[in-house]
Amino acid sequence: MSRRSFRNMMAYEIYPTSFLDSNNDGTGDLRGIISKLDYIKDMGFNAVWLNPFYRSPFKDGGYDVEDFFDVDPRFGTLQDFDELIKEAHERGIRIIIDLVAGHSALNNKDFLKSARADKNEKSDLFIWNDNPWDKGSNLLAGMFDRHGCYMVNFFAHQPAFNYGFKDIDHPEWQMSYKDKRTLAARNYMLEVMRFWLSKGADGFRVDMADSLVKNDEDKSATIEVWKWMFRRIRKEYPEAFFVSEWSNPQRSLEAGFDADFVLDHWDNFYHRLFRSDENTRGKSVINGNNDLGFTLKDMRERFNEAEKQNGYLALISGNHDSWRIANYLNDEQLRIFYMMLFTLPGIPFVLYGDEIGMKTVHIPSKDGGYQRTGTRLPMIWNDEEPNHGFTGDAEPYLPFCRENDMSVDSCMKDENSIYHFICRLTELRRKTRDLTDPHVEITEKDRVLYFTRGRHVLIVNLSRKAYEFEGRVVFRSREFKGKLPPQTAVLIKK
Ligand SMILES: [Ca+2]
Repeated sequence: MSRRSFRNMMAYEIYPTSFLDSNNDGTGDLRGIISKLDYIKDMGFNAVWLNPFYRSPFKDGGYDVEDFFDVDPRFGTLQDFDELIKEAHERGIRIIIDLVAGHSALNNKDFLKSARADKNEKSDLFIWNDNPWDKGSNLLAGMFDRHGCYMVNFFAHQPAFNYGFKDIDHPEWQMSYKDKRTLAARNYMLEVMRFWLSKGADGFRVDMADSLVKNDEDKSATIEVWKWMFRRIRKEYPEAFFVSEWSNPQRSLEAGFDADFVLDHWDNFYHRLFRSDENTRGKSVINGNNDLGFTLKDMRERFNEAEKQNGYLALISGNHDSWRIANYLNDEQLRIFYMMLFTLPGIPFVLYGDEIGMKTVHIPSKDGGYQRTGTRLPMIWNDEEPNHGFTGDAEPYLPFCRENDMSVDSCMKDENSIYHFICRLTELRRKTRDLTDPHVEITEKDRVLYFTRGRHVLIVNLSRKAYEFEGRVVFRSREFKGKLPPQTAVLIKK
């Protein structure tokens, strides 16, 4: 099965507006990304996930798509995308792009056609009720001539594609997901996939993958829809990679995804172990919370599920929707975190800027980012140039994060930086077969965690005492002699 080839993937997420501006208009673009492919490759990554670069009004950072088949002019052209693919592939880097499968933007031409008063071939492509006066949950009216309300997925400007309903409470306008008319949405999305895969894209990160069919509490209908689409697209593009924004590997992998993100959700190990704080579930385990039971159980379940279904968990340093990991962890903790990210099974994803310890800051919203805006700040390439090498003398798209004084340049010069730590970890993972094996044994005693990976064992000491261990040290989160100090991780070989 081709899925095996994904076990060596290590991915880097880029928010295109904020990586590098190649034409001095203050906004990052595809040519900027092309010019930094060597930087990404030299860190050891062999895949890039790009947030949306489709033509968009940018009322939700590009997750509101005007044209699924074009590049937004702010990022460049389709020719730039072709060149990005060519240059990435020459360096052994896969390009994974975002698939916004659930909705479009209000100015998408097919939505506008479905919004017309006359019945036409796009009428059933989006969800509409039959009465503009009958507004309900997620139903909006008053903007278009069609006699009805359109349903939105999230924001008012994100009309939902009509993949149908599972439980029907309004038979006069809700279609079953088995209704032939709902195939139009599936076929539309298949066309989007074919368009980009035929241009050389290597796969998709699917936005809100679990929310296609409405009133589908157990997600069985959404799973059926994905299976239907995968049966077709996998026949044509068997090597394509699909990772879901679902955060439920049991369902996502059953639906046919290759990998499923572990997101920063309150009810999973990732949150409890690293990101929980007084605003959510109290302090995180790494910061002293003693409730390890839930964390370890959830961890075992998710890794077991991935192994059982021959798929992967996609583990993240962060993403464009979450606060940055450096907001939660100090330097020592970050090193423990990255050791786990790169030695546990699955596919590690690192968000641009995390390698230099960028933090999320409170700033006013832009382009529908709201509180996420402060995560999406421009990359800090150096300290010599006025705009840190991100753009020339143009006003940068967003301000720079100046929570610390790190830049890519300064981190590259400092052998002890997180940047070099991550580079060493990608190298370790590349040359250590055990670390890409799907199996992990997880045990714990007195806040010392053991992750057995074949002949290798990752030991994480979260207790307050130094811990005696045996085995040859392969990698460690910091220098020590003898026992493993508190707040330290070590990878040993038995
Ligand atoms: Ca630009």
